[in-house]
Amino acid sequence: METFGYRLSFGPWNIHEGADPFGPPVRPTIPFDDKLTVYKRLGFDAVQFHDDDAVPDLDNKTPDQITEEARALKQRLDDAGLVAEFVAPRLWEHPLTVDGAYTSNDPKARAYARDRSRKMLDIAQALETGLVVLWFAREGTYLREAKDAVRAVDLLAEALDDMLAYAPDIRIAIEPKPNEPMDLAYIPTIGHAVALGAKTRAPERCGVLVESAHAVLAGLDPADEMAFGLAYDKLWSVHLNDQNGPKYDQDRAFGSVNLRRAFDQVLVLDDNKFYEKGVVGLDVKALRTQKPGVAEKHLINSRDTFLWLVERARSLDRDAVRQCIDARDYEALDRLILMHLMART
Ligand code: GLO
Ligand code: MG
Repeated sequence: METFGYRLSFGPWNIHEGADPFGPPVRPTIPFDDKLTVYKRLGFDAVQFHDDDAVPDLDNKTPDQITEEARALKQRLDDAGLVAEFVAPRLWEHPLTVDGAYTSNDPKARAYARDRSRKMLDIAQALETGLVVLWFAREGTYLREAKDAVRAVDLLAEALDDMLAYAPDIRIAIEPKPNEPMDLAYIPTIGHAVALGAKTRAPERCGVLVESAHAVLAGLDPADEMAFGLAYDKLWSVHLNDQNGPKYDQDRAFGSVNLRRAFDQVLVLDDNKFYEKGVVGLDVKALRTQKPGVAEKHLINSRDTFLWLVERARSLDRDAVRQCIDARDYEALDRLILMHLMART
């Protein structure tokens, strides 16, 4: 299939057991090595890693062991013809970080988070990716009075400074999300993420990752969140998926809830040559109740929908769009877009 110059990625967590907070897993766990074989077979080029996807149990390993294991993984990626797109620290599973990692009130938790982040950077360097991603899962509150929100922003900037100093060649993309697991997150939107980067010692090495579902959860349009990142030259990765309104984070297949909203994201990415800037990540999960045999199709469907929409973006009659805009006839523009999406003339 024509990929229009795009490289595509997903993370091992996107092949998932299907468990939700009220029920058991519905699919068996798939070992990481088996997941690695799926990438090329499904037409993907790059792997997104949590630090412990790359080096399991890293809290109990020395820096030398961590680097050695990450280098061995790099060799396996090379052999499979894959690259690492990014590494992200998983700072939301450890008992110390239930109430926050970088922004915890407990100095022991903050020290753990900073130390773990340095290990994550060692892994990124061994995997030879220049990009790390920070999803601030637990940096927020369930009870707003429980933490000082002004100090929290300073603590986040200090944590970023620490990473920027430790790994001078690495760029950091912040992935905002307004809620879940916390009720109220400190960095809920792309505007917040860009502003946080500007507060650090190296703003030029701080950018953003837009996830479609996270934007919808914040009541925002994902395409406009991407546009904001692009306008600041800060959009370094995306997590395309879909979301059926403001409820739990669904990670639905790209375009499966709102095809036009998906088209608008592709349009802004493609018009701004995102294929030259970053990898298109698909942070999608199979529908929670699906059985094992079909639980890769969400990846194939998302990839194909993305590529079909690139074709739709490139074949859009821009003169006709311009004429509608010049005439201020948005009803005609509306019809033109819908007809184009339905391939009607
Ligand atoms: C969860 C996030 C999560 C991140 C991943 C990489 O809502 O989307 O999947 O993308 O941990 O940072
Ligand atoms: Mg994501």
